[in-house]
Amino acid sequence: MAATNGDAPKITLYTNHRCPYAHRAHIVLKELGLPYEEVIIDLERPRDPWYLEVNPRGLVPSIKFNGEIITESAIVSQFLADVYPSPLLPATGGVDAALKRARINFFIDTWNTKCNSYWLQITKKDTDEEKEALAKEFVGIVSKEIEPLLKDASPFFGGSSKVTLAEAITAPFILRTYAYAKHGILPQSVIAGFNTLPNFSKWAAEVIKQDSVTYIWNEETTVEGTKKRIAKMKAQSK
Ligand SMILES: N[C@@H](CCC(=O)N[C@@H](CS)C(=O)NCC(=O)O)C(=O)O
Repeated sequence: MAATNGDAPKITLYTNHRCPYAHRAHIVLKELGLPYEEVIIDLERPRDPWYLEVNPRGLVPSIKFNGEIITESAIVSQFLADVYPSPLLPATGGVDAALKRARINFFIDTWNTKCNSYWLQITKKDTDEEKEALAKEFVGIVSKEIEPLLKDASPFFGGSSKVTLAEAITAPFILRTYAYAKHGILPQSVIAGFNTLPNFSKWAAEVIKQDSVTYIWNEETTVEGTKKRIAKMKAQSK
């Protein structure tokens, strides 16, 4: 492939800056220092037929890499990290690299399967009591599942001084969790609870201030958009 022969790849990222999944691809591209062209997809209206040809599921993100389409944020991120070995992810080959990749993938899997759905579940609850109860459960799960995996973070996963794929995949959700608690979408008790987790809170504070994580982030528009989406979801469920 041309990219591995030293030629600059031609990358188009189909994205929307409010989407946490697309955010993953932005982080990876920035960490790898890869130039890319951006095409913003308006998610407020039905997808144009041309975009359904790019991604028949109609979702963002998608990338076009030297003419090849790749979809699904985790797959896009892993693909780019595999083409360009970097501190994000060691290249395959040998047990040490395989082990590091396995550890990173386990962290990502743990966040995705055990923790990531809580924020949405909490916002769907009607009463403060229900929200607080679920917030407590969320903090409990992060404490049980994630806190031990960050014991050697320094400041990033596995003792890495640079952002790894573990951060690139989870950062959009960590960032939103803190922002949503700050703006009343989630209970403040989530952050108070996180603050009792030394490994997680130290790690998260580093993650959410990285340039690669913040360069497309617009807290105001994301928070407003999320509030509208929650209101619409609640109205539809009545
Ligand atoms: N599993 C997908 C999820 C992507 C996703 O849900 N993207 C949302 C925006 S955050 C989307 O494109 N929604 C368009 C729609 O539902 O119409 C991924 O990881 O890429």
